[in-house]
Formats: sequence, structure tokens, C-alpha cells
Amino acid sequence: MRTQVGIIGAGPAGLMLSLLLHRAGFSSVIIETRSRAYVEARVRAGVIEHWAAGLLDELGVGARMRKEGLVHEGIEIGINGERRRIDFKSLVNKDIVVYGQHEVVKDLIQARLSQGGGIEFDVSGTQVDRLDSDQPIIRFKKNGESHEIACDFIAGCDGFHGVCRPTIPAGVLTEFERVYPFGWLGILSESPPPSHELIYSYHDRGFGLYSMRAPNITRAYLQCDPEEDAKKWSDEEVWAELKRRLGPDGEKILKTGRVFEKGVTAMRSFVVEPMQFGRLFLAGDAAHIVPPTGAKGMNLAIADVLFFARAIEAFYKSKSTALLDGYTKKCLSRIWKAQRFSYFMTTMLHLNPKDGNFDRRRQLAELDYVTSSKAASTALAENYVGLPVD
Ligand code: FAS
Ligand code: PHB
Repeated sequence: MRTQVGIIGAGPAGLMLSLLLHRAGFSSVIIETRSRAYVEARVRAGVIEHWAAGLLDELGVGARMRKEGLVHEGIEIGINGERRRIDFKSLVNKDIVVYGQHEVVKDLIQARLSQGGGIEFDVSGTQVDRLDSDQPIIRFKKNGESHEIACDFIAGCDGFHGVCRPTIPAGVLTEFERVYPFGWLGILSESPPPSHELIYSYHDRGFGLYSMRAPNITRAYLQCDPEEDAKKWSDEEVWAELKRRLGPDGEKILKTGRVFEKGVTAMRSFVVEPMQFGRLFLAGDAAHIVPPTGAKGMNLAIADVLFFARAIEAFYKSKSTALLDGYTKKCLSRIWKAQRFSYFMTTMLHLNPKDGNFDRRRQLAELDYVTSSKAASTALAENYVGLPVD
């Protein structure tokens, strides 16, 4: 098999890249270790930044998002039960769309397959080779048969636990990492959320996030120990804690329902530099991880591949390698701003067990300032809805 860009991973990064390359007239093949059903059911992110929603529209894959997604013009920040709204529309004249990542993945797969795109699901034994040549190759197995794809470029869109980053020789990459002393216990439930917008709730018992997937489907998270066993939490205990962390009116405004998904996600900030080795280019979680408090993960992945697709187009159409050579710098400029914002939101809203009473007061002052100063809430709003991708 031969293609111009071999893509490893059918997550948001790999799928979006394939669609962008097709639009520009270039060939790609995606190989994915999981089944189509698995990747389409994997519950992850929930927020699409303003520019990313526009890109989905532009690519003709935004119809279901526009029909089923929820446009939000702000968020609420709770401070021990007192909720204050950050009004994106009035501050930065932008909104976001709440629409599950697995729904985005479904739409992207549907669109790519209907274009005749090649997506090989259920592969195993993925290998990348000859990365420092101009003819890198991908090897994989499927249904017991070995396959090889000759490429001009390989996009490592295989997530944090993929094979691409570890294939880069020792000494090339520099890792930057911060691991947080807490995680999130997340649930999905058949019940209406406590507000029509997201509530990020700081509380003396710990952080709580109240999101949704539909008017009658709640997606909620509780700050917990990163090693927490979700199975040890009964539904009743989760609901009781979610109500407490909303504040005095939690019992009244949070309706319970059947919990059909429960899991713990650990939290880290992670970046590798550079994001390239020869003809292998890393994108998305393969190159960086953000704590989900800023709702940046999926959106960063889409921005990376937008920049990569532009670089590929310049290479083939104008024989210029300038954008390819500048790929890492271009991506990192956005990635580090997203890391800064995600760190800011995470440390402002979560209780760090290592902090003392001085830090609790400092956090409360930061929350008071951010939600009462026009300048500070505008800064939060412009980062939350997504910085420009020019
Ligand atoms: P992905 O991990 O989505 O996709 C990588 C793909 O590569 C996967 O399908 C994988 O099966 C495949 N793959 C891996 N190894 C392979 C191999 N050897 N061969 C072939 N294929 C291979 N972000 C938010 O913004 N908000 C959230 O609330 C949020 N919650 C999250 C919860 C969890 C449990 C996790 C893990 C992540 C969460 N994220 C969240 C971040 C998440 O949304 C990622 O940022 C997003 O999935 C990144 O997309 P990709 O880079 O495409 O990586
Ligand atoms: C979600 O809806 O899953 C979600 C929303 C906002 C976040 C993280 C997760 O910051």
C-alpha cells in the first residue's frame, strides 16, 4: 500500500487530519488499533471551542453537532455555593458548543468513509520505520496478515499511550511534565444538569464540575484521589457529594438519575519538544496532555493537525518545507498557552492537599477577582472559547 500521509490513530487528531488532507487533495490512510464501535463509544471531552466548531462546519461535518450540540454563551464559577457567571458573549462575543467527543468521532468517521477514505480498524503490531528517510513506512497486522504502507510522511496521532513517540530515538525529545495530586471521578447519568450551562464549583470539600451531553444527560465530575477506585463509590455517595459541592442549594437544583458510566481520570500536564523526528510528526495527545479543567485536550489536537495540514499543502503545492520546519514552533506557541490556562483553571479550582490555610485564602481571592474583574474574566473567556488559530 502507498499513501502520501500515513496516520496512526483514529481519534480526533487522526480523523480531522485525514479530512483536512482530503479537502486539500492529498491522500492518507488511518490505521487504528481499536474497533470502530470502541472509538465511537469512548466517552471523553465535551467542549468544542468556537473556532473548532466553525472548522467542523467548514468541512461539512458539523450538521449533527449544530442539531444535537448545545451552544453555550458562558459558564458559571461556584465559590462555596455562590455562583457567578462568566459571560463569553458579552466579554469576547464568542460561544462554545457542548457536544461529546465520541459524537465528533462518529461524525468524522462517517464523513471520511463516505469520501472513500481508508481507515483500517482493529490493527495490531503497529510499527513505524525509516523515519529519517523521505520514504518512511508503517507496518501493521490485521486479521493475521502483515501489511506495509509506504508514505511520504507519518502523522503520529496515536495518543499518550501510542507507539510513535516512544519510537523516536533517545536524546531527541525533551519531556515537560507535572502530575497533579488529584484526579476526577466522572459520571454520566440520565438526569438533567443543575444548570443549562457548565458549573465549575470550588468548594472546601473539593472541586465539582457539572456538565452535560444533552438536556437530560448529565456529565459530572468530582475531584478525588488520583488512585481512587470508582467502584468503591456507590451512586448514592456520588450524588450526595455532587450536591454538597454545589453548595446550600445543591439538594434542590441537582436531580439524580440512573448512572450509566463511572470512571476515574488521573490528571497531568505533559509536553514533548520537538513534535517531529524526520518524516514523523506528532499531533494531539501523542505530544501533549492537559488537565481537562480548561476543556482544551481535543481542541488542541485539532489545532495541531490544522497546522500540519497547512504544512503538507505548502510542501506539495509550493515545494516549500518552511511550514513543516516551523511545525513544532507553531504548535508549541498554542500548546503552552493552553497549558498555562489549564494549569490556572486547575490550581484555582481544586484543593491541593499539600496547600495550607494561606493558599486557601489566596485561592478564594483569585476566584473573587477573576469573577468580579472585567479584565480578568475577559482573559478567562478568551482562553476558554479558544484563542485564534491564524
Ligand atoms: P486519542 O487518544 O483520542 O486518539 C488516539 C487513537 O490512537 C486512539 O483511538 C487509539 O486507540 C489509537 N492508537 C493508540 N495506539 C495505537 C497504535 N499502536 N496503533 C494504532 N492506533 C493506535 N479532553 C477534554 O478537553 N475534556 C475532557 O473532559 C477530557 N476527558 C478525558 C478523559 C479521558 C479518560 C482521557 C484519556 C482523555 C480526556 N480528554 C479530555 C482528552 C482527550 O479528549 C484528548 O485530548 C483527545 O482524545 C486527543 O485526541 P487524539 O490526539 O486524537 O488522541
Ligand atoms: C465535559 O463535558 O466532559 C467537560 C466539560 C468541560 C471540562 C471538562 C470536561 O473542562
